[in-house]
Amino acid sequence: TMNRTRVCKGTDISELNTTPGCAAQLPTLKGDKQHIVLFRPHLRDGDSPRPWPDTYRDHWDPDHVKMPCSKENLYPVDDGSGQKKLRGRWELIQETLLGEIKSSLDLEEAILKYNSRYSNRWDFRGLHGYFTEVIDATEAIHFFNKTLPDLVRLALQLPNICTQALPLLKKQENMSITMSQQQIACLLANAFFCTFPRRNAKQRQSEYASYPDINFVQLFKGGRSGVEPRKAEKLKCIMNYFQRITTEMPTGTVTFSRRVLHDLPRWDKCSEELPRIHTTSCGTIEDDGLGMLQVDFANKYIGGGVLGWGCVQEEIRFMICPEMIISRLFTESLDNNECLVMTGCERYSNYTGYGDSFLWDGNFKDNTTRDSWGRIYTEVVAIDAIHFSNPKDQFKPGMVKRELDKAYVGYYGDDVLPRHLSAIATGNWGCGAFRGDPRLKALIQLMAAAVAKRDLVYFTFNDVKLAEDIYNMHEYIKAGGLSVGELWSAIKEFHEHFCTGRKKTAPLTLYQYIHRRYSDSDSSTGEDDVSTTP
Ligand code: AR6
Repeated sequence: TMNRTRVCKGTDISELNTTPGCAAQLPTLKGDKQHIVLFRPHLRDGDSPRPWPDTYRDHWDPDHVKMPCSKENLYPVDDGSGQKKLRGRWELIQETLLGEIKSSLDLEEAILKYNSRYSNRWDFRGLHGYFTEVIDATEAIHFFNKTLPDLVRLALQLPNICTQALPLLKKQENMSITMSQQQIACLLANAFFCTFPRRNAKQRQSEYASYPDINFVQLFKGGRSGVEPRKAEKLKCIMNYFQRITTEMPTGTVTFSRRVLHDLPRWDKCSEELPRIHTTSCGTIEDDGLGMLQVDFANKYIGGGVLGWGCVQEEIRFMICPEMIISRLFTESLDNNECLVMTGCERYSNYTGYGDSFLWDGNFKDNTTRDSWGRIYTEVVAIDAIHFSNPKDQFKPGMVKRELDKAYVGYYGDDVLPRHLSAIATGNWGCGAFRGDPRLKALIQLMAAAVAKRDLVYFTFNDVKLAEDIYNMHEYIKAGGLSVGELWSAIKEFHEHFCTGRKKTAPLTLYQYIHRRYSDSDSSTGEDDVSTTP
């Protein structure tokens, strides 16, 4: 027997659509009611685009991010005589951050000045451990002498860099935000200093309960013995990003689009056949999905545990491309018919390992070219799978439909002609932390891709057998000419026959069932043919 360590099968990647080659020409960049552009859309080469409007315009209301620099942002402070009095919080933030910050202890003290409500609750041992145990003294000194003052300056430029309150990307509303990388950097500097108001309360009824966390306080939290290894590596990613942008500010732009679809396919009626596939046991979505629609195996709270303990596909992606983290500021949790598309986020770091073995592996120079709006040609779509604690549940028709719909929303290409749609770069979506079955999910993703008219590249993350199985199933389905609707029925029947009993696992796998079901009918037709053929 052959011991194969890598398997690549199906259509060659070079034959599939990738950007920039396949991209349709973009219209001129122009904001409208459903697309807020935070800068003047005249890109001047080599400079950050100029913020729009010219002077700060606030919106302290339920449709916008409550900005740290808003006049409405008030905070109770002791007036010296034991009385509490409301004070402009932005002034307090400025005053505090412009003071001496020469160590992580000073930084903690500063952050707690304008977050005094949390002075007994927030824990900065992770941050302290990072500066005392993880990096060496000269690096720490460099950070407090150079990078930190630069970050303070950047954060405090907020009303001059982000000259309007950002819109919230709310549930069931199609809405996009295009902003400059400089604006993102400024917002992330504010997140680092934990300046965003109303974002720390943890109660279920709190104003932003349906939004992810954005202030970085979770990242600073300690573990059993000071800094947790995962957090240390995450901090290295973040610090590398801050080091990079304070040394040379990137001048491009990024778009975040929340997409909602109301008309979802009738899966039982879909007559499309599966698209082309390439399966490979080696490579990753971010390294090898160049120019494709790259899938983020997301949490419905975008970014999942990126600022906390989580360290799997989504969190790692957000750590090497920290601009993605800013989506957490304005993206409400995703419903079943929604996704978030992030176009133009740059990659800043390399990494090795995964989960507990995750390590920052130095700086990464992203040479991807840019489109006419100034965005790097990297398109990532966040789709959240369902977490299955009982493996049989995922075969229920309602669940299959939910995952088909979700994948379809993610792969949907608006009104773009299929020849302009890039192939999808995906893999074991929903099959790690969320415990789904990769063979079922591969089929679901292929069905959704078929209706969305896109080819698909499937990275099995070193699983040689899986790369072969998916490829063989795809060949079998193509050879039999089975449509998406027929596959839908096959999965439904598989569930009825094999997943409704008490047994924990089915006696047949889905792929065995599909094989048998159509092979049997093939051979019976074959026999009929024999009997009627003279
Ligand atoms: N490229 C290709 N495949 C990968 C990569 C990669 N870079 N990284 C991992 N895989 P998981 P989920 C494969 O567990 O189950 C996060 O906390 C690998 O086989 O990240 O959808 C989110 O915020 C891995 O086991 O995705 C959600 O809360 C599999 O993809 C939750 O996890 C699944 O990766 C989502 O969990």
